[in-house]
Amino acid sequence: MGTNERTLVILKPDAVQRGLVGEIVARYERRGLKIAAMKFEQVSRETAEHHYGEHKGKPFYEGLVNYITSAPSVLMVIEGPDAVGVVRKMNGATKPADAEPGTVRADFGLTIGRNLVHASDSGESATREVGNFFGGGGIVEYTRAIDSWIIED
Ligand code: 3AN
Repeated sequence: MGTNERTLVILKPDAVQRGLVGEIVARYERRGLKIAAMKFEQVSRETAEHHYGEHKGKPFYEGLVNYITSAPSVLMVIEGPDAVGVVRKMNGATKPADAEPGTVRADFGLTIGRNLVHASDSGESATREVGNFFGGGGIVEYTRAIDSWIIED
């Protein structure tokens, strides 16, 4: 099997407002990925600025921070073999118009500023982002009886 990884996923305010939380979470669950943490909250400006620090100074930065802090989001840690790359592929290209059919952004999105989801883009980003959102705890260690039917030892 691939390396077991954890990745930080955000179902952004547009996903919540549009009632797509269940639909999107169900996709990750059906794939066999495991939910390691999940919480519902309005992201603070401080946490958002930390999360999007690499984009500071870019023309879309203010809009991006305003969007993510505008209403509640679902924050998740998702775990599984090669979870970082697998979830990125399931989410699709940053710009929904370029996303492949069958991805979240292609199936539900139209514009980059309302692209529904975020997922860490590397193992290092995942470590930093999980720490930013779940530094205070909330990751649950547990086993699933079904795992041997999803992941070969
Ligand atoms: P991704 O979310 O696919 O990892 P990043 O990390 O390059 O994409 O960008 C973070 C977020 O910034 C994107 N989800 C998108 O909402 C926004 N963003 C990135 N590039 C642009 C752009 N050129 N114009 C507007 N928003 C952008």
